[in-house]
Amino acid sequence: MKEAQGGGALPGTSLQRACRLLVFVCALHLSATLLYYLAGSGSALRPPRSPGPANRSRAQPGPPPPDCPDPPPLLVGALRVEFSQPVNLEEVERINPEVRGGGRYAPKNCKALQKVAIIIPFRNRDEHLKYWLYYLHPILQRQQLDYGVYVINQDGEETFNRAKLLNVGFEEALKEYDYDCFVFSDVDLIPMDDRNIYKCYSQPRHLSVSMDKFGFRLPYNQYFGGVSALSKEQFVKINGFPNNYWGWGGEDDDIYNRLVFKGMRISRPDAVIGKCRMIHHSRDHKNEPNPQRFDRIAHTRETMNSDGLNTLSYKVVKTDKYPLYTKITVDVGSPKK
Ligand code: UDH
Ligand code: NGS
Repeated sequence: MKEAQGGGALPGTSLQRACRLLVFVCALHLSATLLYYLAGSGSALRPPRSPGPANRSRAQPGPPPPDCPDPPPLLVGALRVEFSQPVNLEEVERINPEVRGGGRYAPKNCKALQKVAIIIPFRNRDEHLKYWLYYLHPILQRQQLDYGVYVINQDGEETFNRAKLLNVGFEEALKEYDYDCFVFSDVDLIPMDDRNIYKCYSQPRHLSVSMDKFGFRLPYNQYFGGVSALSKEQFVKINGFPNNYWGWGGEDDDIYNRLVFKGMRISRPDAVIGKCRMIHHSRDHKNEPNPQRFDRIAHTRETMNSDGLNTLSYKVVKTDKYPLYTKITVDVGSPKK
């Protein structure tokens, strides 16, 4: 029986052995594979790593904001400008919550086309400055400019020097931010149309072309006073403005001459968009008409390379950062005796 069983079981036994061997080989292969994954990099078996705190804090910056549209879509056109009600500066701060300290602003959702420093020559005109801030901050924000307001206050009682203060404004604003455009504005001039954009163009820009006091027209073709805009390159090309016009008159004509002598032309808005109002006032103390002005403007070509940015000297007395503007009080010296 045994033999018969044994003899009969022979082919089955070798099959069983073969199967066991196969199962053993498979098990060996499986364990080897498992060991390889666990002992090796193992990353294939681990769940993906959630970003740790360090990774989270280094979150990728989003795409840069798009350029602001040109022309700005928020403009409203003609504006009513009047000076009958006094301005309360706290109220102006309240209605301009996006203006940062020192009078800085940049649009939130788009990249401004230009970085503009607005430079105001100043002494004892606080009431005018309040109107300027009241009207201009909302306009400049609608114009979607990345801007800062710099009031350059002449210290002391010496004769006023508008053009030198403007040179100081250029230098001081550049120490604070990489401005590419400079708008030079008298404190008493308010645009009557927000399409008159306070920015720079491929040629120097005259903005106050249609003033109420001149019957809304240019007083003469070469007039470049009031409000003007020069890019950094244009300003440097003419060696900035003259430093030696003390008292009223002529410095704007000298600037005009400089631009023409350097081969530039004046760009202007039309007489409707360029309308502006001046706040009336009497002549300032220590800003009498300069008797030397006619002689000086007759020699701009010879003097412009040795009177300007390259010979500018002054001393900053103090800098005040107010909510709506930066006031830089400066000692500009006195006329040569
Ligand atoms: N400025 C001051 N304080 C001064 C003098 C001038 O802040 O004491 C500034 C101010 O920004 C002014 C600008 O310099 O707007 C130009 O001054 P300006 O006197 O040359 O020109 P403005 O048009 O006056 O202000 C012209 C003479 C006014 C005579 C008026 C007679 N009715
Ligand atoms: C010209 C002056 C300019 C002055 C302009 C307007 O005569 O500086 O009048 O003056 N040039 C000379 O005197 C050489 S205004 O009416 O605004 O006071 O900007």
